[in-house]
Amino acid sequence: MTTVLKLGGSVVTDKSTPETVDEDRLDAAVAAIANAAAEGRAAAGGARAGGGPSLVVVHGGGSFGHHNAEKHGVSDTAGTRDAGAVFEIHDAMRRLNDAVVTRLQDAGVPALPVHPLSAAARDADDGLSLPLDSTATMLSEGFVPVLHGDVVVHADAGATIVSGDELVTTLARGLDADRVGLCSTVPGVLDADDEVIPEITAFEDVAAVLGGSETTDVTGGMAAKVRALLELGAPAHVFGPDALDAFLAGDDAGTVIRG
Ligand code: IP8
Repeated sequence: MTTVLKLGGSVVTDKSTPETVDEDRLDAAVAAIANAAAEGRAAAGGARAGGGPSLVVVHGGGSFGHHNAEKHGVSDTAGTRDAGAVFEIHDAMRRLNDAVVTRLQDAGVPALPVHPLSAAARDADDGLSLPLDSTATMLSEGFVPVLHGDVVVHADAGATIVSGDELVTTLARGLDADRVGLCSTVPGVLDADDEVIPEITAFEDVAAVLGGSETTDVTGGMAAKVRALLELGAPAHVFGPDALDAFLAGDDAGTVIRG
């Protein structure tokens, strides 16, 4: 059983203050992961060589990385060949990753960092390649790989941003994950009355609420996310921090997206 869990930038950082970890939220998420590990459930450290449940964690940037990227005009499509700028963006994300990995280790979770800049590349058509030998071996040896949104080299563009969401879908496919969880500060995909939609099995069913593809940033972001998750072979759960325990216990949490 392989689970890919994304902790959104809003869960691990205080987005209102640059480069600030949200201690309370991060501690709560770490405690949920550590509890699941201790009980040998879907999460951390349950795996040992030869099988068992395993967990990959991905985190977003929140108040880390984004402002550095903006300062240098770097996005997922706009690149830079300024090595100093690439290092500055990566270094911010690496420091956040250090904080997440350290807290997980302090809670007894055998977490290890995986930095996309050192392994991933985009081709000239924007396709992402992320070799997963190291991550897969970490899992089979009982470790918990912790990846993060990052800056990655990009053919004909220098280097561009890869988001945590894109890493989640790439990891879920490449590792043949059984479950995917996206934990952010919203409790799920919301309908027009701000109620959580329990299950989505086809984009047409929610297009009116999510606004299709021609939308504002916020709903466009969720529309694109839902589309990508519907294409995965594994069920994906979109939920808030309060539902992390339930997700890690194997229960349905927030909105379940099954393509
Ligand atoms: O917060 C951003 O990752 P995201 C990574 O998942 C950056 O979009 C800005 C380097």
